[in-house]
Amino acid sequence: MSEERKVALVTGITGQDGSYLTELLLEKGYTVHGIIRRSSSFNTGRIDHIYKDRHETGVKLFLHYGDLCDATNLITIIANVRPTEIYNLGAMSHVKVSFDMPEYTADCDGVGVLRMLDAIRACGLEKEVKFYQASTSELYGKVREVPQSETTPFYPRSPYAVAKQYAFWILVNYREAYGMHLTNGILFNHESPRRGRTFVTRKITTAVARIHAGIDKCLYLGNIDAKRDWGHARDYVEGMWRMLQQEEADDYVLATGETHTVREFVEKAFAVVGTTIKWKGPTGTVDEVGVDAANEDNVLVKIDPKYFRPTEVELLLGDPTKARNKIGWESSTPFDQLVREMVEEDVKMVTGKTVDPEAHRA
Ligand code: NDP
Ligand code: GDR
Repeated sequence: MSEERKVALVTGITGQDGSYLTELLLEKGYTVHGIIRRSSSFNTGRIDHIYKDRHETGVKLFLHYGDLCDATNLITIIANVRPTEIYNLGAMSHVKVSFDMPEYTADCDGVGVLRMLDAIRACGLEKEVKFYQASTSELYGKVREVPQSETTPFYPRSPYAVAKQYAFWILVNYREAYGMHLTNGILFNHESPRRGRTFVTRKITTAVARIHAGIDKCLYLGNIDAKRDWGHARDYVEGMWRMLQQEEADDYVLATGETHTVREFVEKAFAVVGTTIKWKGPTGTVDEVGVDAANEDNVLVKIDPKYFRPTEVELLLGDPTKARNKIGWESSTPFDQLVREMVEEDVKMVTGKTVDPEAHRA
């Protein structure tokens, strides 16, 4: 019976990945159920375009109020929906914020995963459900090996990464103990025009669009020498789905196999609107600034130490060989194209040509 039904339950459906994954699953003929949090303001901007259609076209998308910190609620939803696949994307996903809210982060990102797994067992679905866990390259933390693969040891460097490490291992343990189909996707950073504005890529592309439009003057950043392996979220949700189509559950890295500094992202993003950044002052210090090469009095980038992290992940570079060989997945969006798409979409939003998905919607 489970082979015939295609019913997905997605936590974190209102986030960047949740919205792309929902589009993909609906295209593939799934009925999609999503868990959303009650909020005093609208938080469904990234999926409104799909949900609105539902009333006219009968799109098979259903939303349920819930929270990864509420076990009874998770059991009730899973018992009612009886999903065949679960994608656990919900999390307090901001690394810097996890230093301010370590206990909540542990509860949501660590224990929350245990709640999901035990809810599946409480509903007697442990032999029927395939489960995807949003694991992360942050697990690698302090550089011990480059590039990082499924066999690289973990050394988490934030409360977020420590919570995600608990989640990673409880999944492995339940897979071995109960024979459940549980998969960790160890995903390196992936971005898009739907990325939250407090993550560095979208913060940069929003600022570039606003500075270009004359609304803002300067972009304030933290560690611009950090290196990340950045891909496109649309490519990565395809990888999540592919992982759950495998007969045997396993853990996979998804990455591009390329790394770039935040500094390079800034340069490329300004170049999209025709501005060349020149760096001045002592490199890698709070006194370094990025100026407009055509008018060096015009300071466009400054360093604000408030964005530094107590412990930083300096270098991420993934090795996606296993995913390529076993599930036929490859990142298909080159770095320059990702930066260009994000800047161009932000320019359209700033100039009112498109609607900001994070804005209030009735
Ligand atoms: P987002 O921050 O965009 O989305 C997070 C989602 O989780 C939102 O829907 C949010 O709801 C929801 N959420 C937060 N807290 C809870 C809670 N207590 N109960 C239920 N839902 C909750 O993240 P992304 O889409 O970028 O990432 C998806 C997942 O993948 C996350 O788990 C993240 O940690 C992980 N990840 C992301 C990577 C990336 O580069 N994007 C890389 C590797 C892993 P609301 O909208 O109400 O805030
Ligand atoms: P990250 O993403 O921590 O890798 O986690 P983020 O975009 O927040 O930071 C990337 C790097 O940029 C540096 N940085 C800044 N970061 C932010 N947010 N704001 C700034 O002003 C700034 N200046 C410099 C950071 O120090 C860091 O080195 C993301 C999240 O999506 C996680 O949920 C996910 O698990 C990992 O990616 C893989």
